[in-house]
Amino acid sequence: MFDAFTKVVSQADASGDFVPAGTIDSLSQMVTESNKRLDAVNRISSNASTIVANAARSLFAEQPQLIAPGGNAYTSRRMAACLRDMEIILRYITYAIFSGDASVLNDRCLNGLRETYLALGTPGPSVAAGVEKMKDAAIAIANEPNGITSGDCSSLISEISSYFELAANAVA
Ligand code: PEB
Repeated sequence: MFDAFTKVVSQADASGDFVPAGTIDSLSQMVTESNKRLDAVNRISSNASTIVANAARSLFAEQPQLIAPGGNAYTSRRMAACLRDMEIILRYITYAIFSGDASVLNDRCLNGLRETYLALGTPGPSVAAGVEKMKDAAIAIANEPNGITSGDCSSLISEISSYFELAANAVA
């Protein structure tokens, strides 16, 4: 499990190099802007249950076969498993945002997840659609201008978006 800093150290060590100056500059920029990152993580984490519940509601409205008898989220046991899965994925995405690196998300959540869903008979594309909905909600919450110092968050938001895309593509 890496973060943006240990990833750089690992890459430099693999080739026996010192950390390059350009890399130091970009990490320095990341530190300078770290309040934005922590605010985004805080906002997404503290709204996680709303993000999950709304995304699931919207997913089931679009794909009602999931909750119809015989569907993959039919019975409260499967519904609970589905909401839990969405929460797990969102939680690992917040770890990736926090550490500025996708390795924790890849290694501890996405690795083998497609195969797990195949084995369970759970439709991966439906999980991916749920992740896309969480992405839209999470970005709207992170970008909400009220109650926060205004600034340019575009590169952070596109980084956040990339972790959701990574998760959606891993199961689609
Ligand atoms: C992944 N999900 C399920 C299982 C596992 C995971 C390992 C089987 C064991 C169990 O039921 O608990 N677990 C989950 C995860 C990690 C992990 C992400 C990462 C670390 O350890 N059903 C739907 C939707 C979708 C869904 C499309 C969006 O209709 C999910 C939610 N996952 C779902 C369902 C089950 C499941 C299990 C319904 C239960 C399947 C079943 O028993 O039939």
